[in-house]
Amino acid sequence: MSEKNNLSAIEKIKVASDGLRGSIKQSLQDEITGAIREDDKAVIKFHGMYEQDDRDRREERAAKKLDRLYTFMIRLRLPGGFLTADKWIAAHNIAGENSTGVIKITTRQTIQLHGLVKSKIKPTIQAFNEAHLDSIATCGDINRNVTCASNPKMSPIHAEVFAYADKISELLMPKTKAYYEIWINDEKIVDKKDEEDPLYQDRYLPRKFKIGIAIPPNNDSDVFTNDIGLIAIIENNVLKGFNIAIGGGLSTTHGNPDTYARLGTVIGFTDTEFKTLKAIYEVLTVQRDYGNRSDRKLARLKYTVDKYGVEWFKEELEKRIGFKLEPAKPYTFTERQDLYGWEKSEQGRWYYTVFVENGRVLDDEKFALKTALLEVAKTGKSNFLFTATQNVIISDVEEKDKAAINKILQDFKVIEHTEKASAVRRNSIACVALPTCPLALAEGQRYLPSLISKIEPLLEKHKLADENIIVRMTGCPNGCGRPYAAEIGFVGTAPGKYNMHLGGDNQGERLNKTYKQHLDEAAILSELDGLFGIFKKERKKGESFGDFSNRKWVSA
Ligand code: SRM
Ligand code: SF4
Repeated sequence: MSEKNNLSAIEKIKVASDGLRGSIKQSLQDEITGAIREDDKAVIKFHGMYEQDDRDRREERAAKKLDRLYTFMIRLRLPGGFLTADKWIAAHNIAGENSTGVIKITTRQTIQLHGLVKSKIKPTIQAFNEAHLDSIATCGDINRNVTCASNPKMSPIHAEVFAYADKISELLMPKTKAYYEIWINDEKIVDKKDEEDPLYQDRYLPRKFKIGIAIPPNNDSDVFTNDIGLIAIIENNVLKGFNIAIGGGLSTTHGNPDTYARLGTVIGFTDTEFKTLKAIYEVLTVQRDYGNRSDRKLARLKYTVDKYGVEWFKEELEKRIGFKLEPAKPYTFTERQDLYGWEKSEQGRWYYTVFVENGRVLDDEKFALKTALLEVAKTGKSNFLFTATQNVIISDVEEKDKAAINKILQDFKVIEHTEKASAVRRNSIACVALPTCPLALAEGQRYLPSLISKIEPLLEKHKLADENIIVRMTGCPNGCGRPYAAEIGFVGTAPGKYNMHLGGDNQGERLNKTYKQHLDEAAILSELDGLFGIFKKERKKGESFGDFSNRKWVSA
């Protein structure tokens, strides 16, 4: 069994938290500080929040002997990234009143609000609750937001596959009512029996847990980077079941060779809903019982799988589920891109994928995206779907309403913005990083757009402007923008410095490797200029930049 002695501090906090209550109520009442108590910082994550501070203002405030400017980030639970128009309007209004106003679409198909001061958390959660939205279990050592292939154009039975995101999310919700008690109605749960939690017990999982679903041939949900990846097997428009991959996860730590990124390993196939859900549930119980609870750097499922071996894991899982997994079915991924612009589903509904640079929905002097999306929502003629590449799809538009929605998109230049963006820009992701992320070593979303503006002329110079090269940047090696699954990955090492990774493939089935370390912008651009030149001259017909880099520079 897992390390029983030497439990990490967080393990003790979870067990002592009284069903994830901790002393959050007292922390909220404490008016002397904008922060919450130390232990509550871990507990509050299970309710979908992080305490942060404005890192841009640390020095200035320290000079004035002021406390850090503490604020909170809230992340919603939106399985598969689906939101109705009414809920988008609610999120828009709540963001305007209580947070920085920017709505951040994340790499796991949900939205975050930043900059809430402590007194605004409760009203914010209550407002979300009124809109039938919650942030339960979007952070913490628990199953997180379940991702799913986003665009219904991907399959005639997309809806059937998509429904699994909700079912899995519900199945793996914690049983504690602490969220409602603390944030919504103040009612004490009298009978704690209602809260008994056979899955999470009182210790929850050793670490965060992520599940994603993909519909081949498009791997837009980056399915192999999840702890559990489900690959929908569809034959003649019938969902036959899912291949199950386990042990994906990306985070590494600079200088710690025991940490590594890993893609999930396919261990078998399940052909019914009952079997699929049972298998998922029991993967979590194996991880709960065998995952490392003393070293959080080595606590993700990927390390449990590698420590005990894939075959052992499968046997243990089969013991718990009471049936054998069938052999995995064949599947092929050929792409990972969002389908920008208008697409029509088999059911005759229209979907417009809007390019949202790094997932930041706001109005600025050039482009009023936030207002545009509000206007679309106000028509009541569409829903919203977020993609795992931080974009939004205006979804479920009927033929008769398409022209009206299109006019709004045109008037607000959303179409121009989406269609004029270069291939490299549209395929880029950056994580949040500074100023809110406490772990950032370098910039992410605030810097990548300007770097892309300098990469674009290099691609044009080498006549590669139409290449769908996937570029991803993160401000530290935790991998929130999945840089290790990119064709070109930039991983922050220090302010203005990045490791450059090369050799990932276009469809997300091969990780990249570190090519050069600690590069500044000039070095990055000079490297890329050289690499693009060689690629243009020596590539095989149809070879992608990632495949070429892997052959030429990474595996050579
Ligand atoms: Fe992440 C921690 C942002 C997707 C791996 N991530 C954080 C925190 C909460 C920093 C912290 O712990 O205090 C960041 C908050 C920044 C901020 O100010 O908002 C943060 N992660 C994000 C988001 C918002 C990035 C984005 O720009 O979209 C993504 C939110 C996803 C969501 O909606 O749930 C986000 N994080 C990811 C992904 C990608 C994915 O899941 O597809 C990864 C890599 C995949 C994986 O988990 O292996 C990822 N985040 C991490 C890790 C490393 C976990 C580990 O295994 O060690 C941390 C640090 C930690 O947990 O200790 C982290
Ligand atoms: Fe923060 Fe690092 Fe995640 Fe970027 S990758 S959001 S810097 S934890």
